[in-house]
Amino acid sequence: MFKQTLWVAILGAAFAAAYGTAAAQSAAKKSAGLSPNCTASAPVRDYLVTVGEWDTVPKDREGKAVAYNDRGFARTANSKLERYNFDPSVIIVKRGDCVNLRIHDLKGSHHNVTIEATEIGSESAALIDDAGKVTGKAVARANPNAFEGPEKLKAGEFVRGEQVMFRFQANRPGTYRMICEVHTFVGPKGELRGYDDKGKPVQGPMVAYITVLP
Ligand SMILES: [Cu+2]
Repeated sequence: MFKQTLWVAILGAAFAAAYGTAAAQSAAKKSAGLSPNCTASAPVRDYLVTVGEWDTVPKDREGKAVAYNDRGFARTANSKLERYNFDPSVIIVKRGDCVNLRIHDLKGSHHNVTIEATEIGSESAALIDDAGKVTGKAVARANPNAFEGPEKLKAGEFVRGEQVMFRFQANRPGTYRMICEVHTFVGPKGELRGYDDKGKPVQGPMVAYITVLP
């Protein structure tokens, strides 16, 4: 038993030396696939994405609101079944493209955008008006909406009526998940859920997929 444990320890150390720790690996991954800086010759592609919402209050055949089940969670009558979405939710680009993503919050008090395993997202992204002029940045700040949402916004969050824009160069083929962390619960295996680990609905998961072709 001791020998086995020793071998596991030796193999583990050798693996860590060869490939680095999990934290170092994820840090290395962060800048690899999508990069925040575009080379001057990269073709520029603009994508417009709106944030929408699907919702319903399930009713019986007579039109009376009833209790129901949503993905394993019991909901009482008149509970709103809802989730937010990106539209379009599939974006396909080519390797080397310089991608401008312009995201407009139409529904929902506030959102953020982060592309997993990269450093790309709305954190500190430019807030732009309809003509594309920069009006500010989506940094941590007081909520400019008097009518809804939290008093303070975290870095990367933007509110209904605001439009953020950020850019990246697609360096590596693959499919990247773009998620709103306000409306997505990420489980221990990286699975995206609509309920947090206490069973509270988070109106999601709110996700889009960016595919980079070779
Ligand atoms: Cu959201």
